[in-house]
Amino acid sequence: MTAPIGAPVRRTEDRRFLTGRGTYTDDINRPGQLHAVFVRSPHAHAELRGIDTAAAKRAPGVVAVYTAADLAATGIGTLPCGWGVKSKDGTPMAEPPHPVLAQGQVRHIGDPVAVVIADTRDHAAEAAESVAVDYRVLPSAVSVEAAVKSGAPRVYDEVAGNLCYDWAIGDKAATDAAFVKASHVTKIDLVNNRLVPNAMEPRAYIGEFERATGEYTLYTTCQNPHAIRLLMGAFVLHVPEHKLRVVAPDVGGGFGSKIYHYAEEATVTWAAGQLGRPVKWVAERSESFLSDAQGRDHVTHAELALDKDGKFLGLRVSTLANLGGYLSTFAAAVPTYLYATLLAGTYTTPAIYAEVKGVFTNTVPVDAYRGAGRPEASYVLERLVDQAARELKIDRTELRRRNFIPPEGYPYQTPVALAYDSGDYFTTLDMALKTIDYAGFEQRRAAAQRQGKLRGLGVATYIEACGVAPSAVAGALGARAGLYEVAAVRVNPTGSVTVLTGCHSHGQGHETTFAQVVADRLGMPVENIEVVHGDTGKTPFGMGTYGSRSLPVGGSALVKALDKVVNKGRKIAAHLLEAAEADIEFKDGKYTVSGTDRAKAFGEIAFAAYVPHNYPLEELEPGLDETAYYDPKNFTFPSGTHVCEVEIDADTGDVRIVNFAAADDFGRIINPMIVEGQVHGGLAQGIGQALLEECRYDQSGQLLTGSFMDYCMPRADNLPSFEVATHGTLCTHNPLGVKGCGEAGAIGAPGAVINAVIDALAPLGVSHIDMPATPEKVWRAIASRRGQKAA
Ligand code: MCN
Repeated sequence: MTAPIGAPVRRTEDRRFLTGRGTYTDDINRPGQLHAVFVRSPHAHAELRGIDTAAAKRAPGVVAVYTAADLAATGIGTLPCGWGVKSKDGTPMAEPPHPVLAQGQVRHIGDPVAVVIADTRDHAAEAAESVAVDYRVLPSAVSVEAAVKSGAPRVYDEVAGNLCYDWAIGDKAATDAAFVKASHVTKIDLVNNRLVPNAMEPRAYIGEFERATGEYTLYTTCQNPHAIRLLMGAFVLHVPEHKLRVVAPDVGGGFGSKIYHYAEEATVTWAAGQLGRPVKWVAERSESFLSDAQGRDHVTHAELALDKDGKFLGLRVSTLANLGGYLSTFAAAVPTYLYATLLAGTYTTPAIYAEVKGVFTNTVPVDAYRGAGRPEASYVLERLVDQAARELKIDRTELRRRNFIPPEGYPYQTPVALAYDSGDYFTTLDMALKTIDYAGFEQRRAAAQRQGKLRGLGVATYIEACGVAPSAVAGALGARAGLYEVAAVRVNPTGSVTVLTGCHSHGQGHETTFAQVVADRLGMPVENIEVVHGDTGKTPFGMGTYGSRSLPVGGSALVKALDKVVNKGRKIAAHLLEAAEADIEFKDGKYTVSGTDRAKAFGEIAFAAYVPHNYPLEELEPGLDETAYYDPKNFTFPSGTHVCEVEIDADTGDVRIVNFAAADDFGRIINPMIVEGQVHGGLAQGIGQALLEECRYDQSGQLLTGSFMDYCMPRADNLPSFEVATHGTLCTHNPLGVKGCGEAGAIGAPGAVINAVIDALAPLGVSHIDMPATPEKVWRAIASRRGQKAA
């Protein structure tokens, strides 16, 4: 069956996943393989006075024990940061070295200090216990507020005030002037809670070295094998790319946490070279809590200026962003270019000024996590708008409508750099309100009250920027990588197709949706198409998957490559059909001479390309194999409205989501079933952030939420049955008209949920609660208002 764009084609990859036949890194075992276990710091901040590895080296099965000194002896570099940010005075951000194994000091709990390599994992783990590390514990800077105080302990001696950068965007003078003429100002202080990504598959790596050829291979649970090869090869191991292959096989989720180049990847690859044997490392879940980059962690003060009619005049935002103990690969970009540039949201606010201080602390490094900066921006804005509506006694949906960018207002240049190409916020708002029955809400609230329950409804609109682009602009803003994508379309002699993409699917279903794009263009069944990704030895140099870029950027590269294939096929068809090229049409998998029934099927053309017996060899090379690179002109801007209805048990503070409606604009949709699944997953994560999840450290930097016993992941019974719908306005600058959908749920949901909780508590006089709105926090808020003593 030909699967056109827009059909809910079942996921090709699910055949192997649902039958337990996926191949994850831990399923791979190489001959002669050794196992690595890392010795990790039990302190958040300490001087490393000595590491005694003698006993560990003598332990059963141990082959080697390495520390930073061993790496240094072979000239190993430090882990690079992929984005440089400049402070508002033009100075480059503080970029202290990020050693592969800790050098001189440890800077967060779990910082790797040594690695033990043994014949079995158990032997390595036992020996790791006997590595004796002499730590001199130092005072820690843990929260951002504490870290920026004068006299705070320094994470790096050379970084004053723990300030990585002090960055700003927007016109300060114009924004201040807007506040002067405002008739009302709404102010808010809020926290964007720190999250632990927790992909289903923990990180796992195998490094391998072939002495005969001098070639290294790294098998890794990552989202972007080419970027890892470039970063690790060029900056850390100093191995040229042609001698380094990076394979990311099936990957069980990443949500951003597997974009970055991690110390453990470099260590196992380097150790394999030292030992001439493969070295495998698989994280324990508790190790993931200590060593996977974490997400969010902002403290923000924001102010919205409005005129007497409720029109937004200006927005002022000041944010402290926690970067953790080291700069992770894209950490610097997340609270700046992916956060503050989104503060215009869906509104026409004419003047915006945002300041962001990126702050080092003695905590696990922070980097992009599903949404990366955009959930934080949307949350700040939507909380402010709701609060302004309450203060001004204007219906919250009416206040939003008064300030929406109108459908005829595109392209729309925001005061914070971005230029939106398309959108229709009125329609998605109306759709979501209709689905949830906004008009009937007050009745439902009254009915709940009669049952002794508090009911609330929360609205959040959002806009996000997907597919960071174009490369030149990103480069000017500090990106140290290109942000194009590539696709190679290899037509096989009998007409089946292999697509090689630089994107990486780790749950998003590219093997299906990319095949749908090919099927639609070439007029063939999806079954005839194979999508290959995740192996630098097979695919051309691409940038991987994050920032909901794969379809808008990778899919566009694919369309370009398909166009080249179709055009070459047209030349071959013209020759075979003895017609002018201009007279050949391609439709439904057939080349036809216009106005006649003379035709050649696509498969016949492919065969002629590889068996060129009757072929225009003088003008055309044999073969049907095309590659295209696509560097977008702009981001894509998905948007929408999420509406959440909650019911709160006032005696226990328990918040139950009774209904959740999402109406999203993803442009043209390739596979509505996959898109719905993506939205569901994102909503679960957004709801998790709003109600359940919080990564907490104590004052000394000990992780208090280091396991699933203490870190509350959302479970099925925390989630309602979602009502999701889409309304697409086409992206104007990519050939498919698509916008990304992979993060939207996580961006809209936190604001909708917390606005609903506050709406439920507002009759008691509660106007603020920070995420996560746990039963305890909600109960305390209720109790304090009721004058009860919160025990
Ligand atoms: N799609 C579509 N029509 C659209 C938009 C997208 O059919 N208009 C399809 C795409 O073809 C693709 C899927 O939806 O199959 C997601 O596409 P896209 O929005 O381009 O996002 P990416 O493929 O680039 O995925 C990245 C995004 C991000 S940034 C995170 S974080 C995330 C997410 O995807 N991590 C995930 N979804 C995840 N899903 C799973 N299962 N696991 C993760 O780690």
